[in-house]
Amino acid sequence: MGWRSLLLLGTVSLGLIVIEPVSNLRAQSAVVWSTGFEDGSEVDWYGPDGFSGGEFNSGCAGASPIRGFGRNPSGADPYPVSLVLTTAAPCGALAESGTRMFRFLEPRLFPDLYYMVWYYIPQTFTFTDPVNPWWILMSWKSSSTTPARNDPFFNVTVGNRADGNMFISLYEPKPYDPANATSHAQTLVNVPVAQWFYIEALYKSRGNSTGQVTVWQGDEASRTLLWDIHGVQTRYPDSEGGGTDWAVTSYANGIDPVPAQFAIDDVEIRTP
Ligand SMILES: [Ca+2]
Repeated sequence: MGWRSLLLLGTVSLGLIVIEPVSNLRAQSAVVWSTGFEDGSEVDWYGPDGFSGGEFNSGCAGASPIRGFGRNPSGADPYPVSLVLTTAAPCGALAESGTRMFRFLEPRLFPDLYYMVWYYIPQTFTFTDPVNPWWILMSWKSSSTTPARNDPFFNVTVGNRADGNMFISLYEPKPYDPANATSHAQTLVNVPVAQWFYIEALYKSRGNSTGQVTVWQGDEASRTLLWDIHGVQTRYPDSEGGGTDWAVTSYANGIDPVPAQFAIDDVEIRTP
């Protein structure tokens, strides 16, 4: 069954969504939140109170559970479910579109967390903005209360190498010091096409220059450390009411072909 057919199945399955509060909070030093979408919904993202995360879209973008296409590592479930993220950019007069699956709760409860997401990108995409092409797959943002701000601190982005293959970079906008924004590239691994792979990060949320961001890319057979960055500010300071939010995203300012679609599954947040 082709990707488009599976997507249609996923759209149909939306009628089967069961809305019920689900708490995936567990003990420390363990998985504190996770979802495999096996209930056919996004309800885990909003739980336990309905406001601890969720889907946020701009432009031409959105996310939908899809039945019959999942990572299904055990092979035991004949009808696995994943989540398809869809983005078209530009979108009319808008250069950018994005869909974002946020978790607000755990990044506020625990300063040090591992974040892991399995991705399935079915084809090679190219990034078409002539000035500043970008496509963000994962993001840590920080909001503050005094003053009121909400800005990205680290983004896992995708670019094209000279031969057209996709690879991930880590972009650090430094909203507190934008003149020194930094892009961390790597030549170790490409983004695999039509194959499940994961991005995992250890993010130590700090309002001063004592934070840490360590990122791996891997799959069932391999694991590669891409960056191990210490001594960095990873959110706005306590004195300004700073906190960290985390999101899995498909946020682009020019991507081809459109609609750009990929699946995620087995998303996990855990304490060190
Ligand atoms: Ca699943």
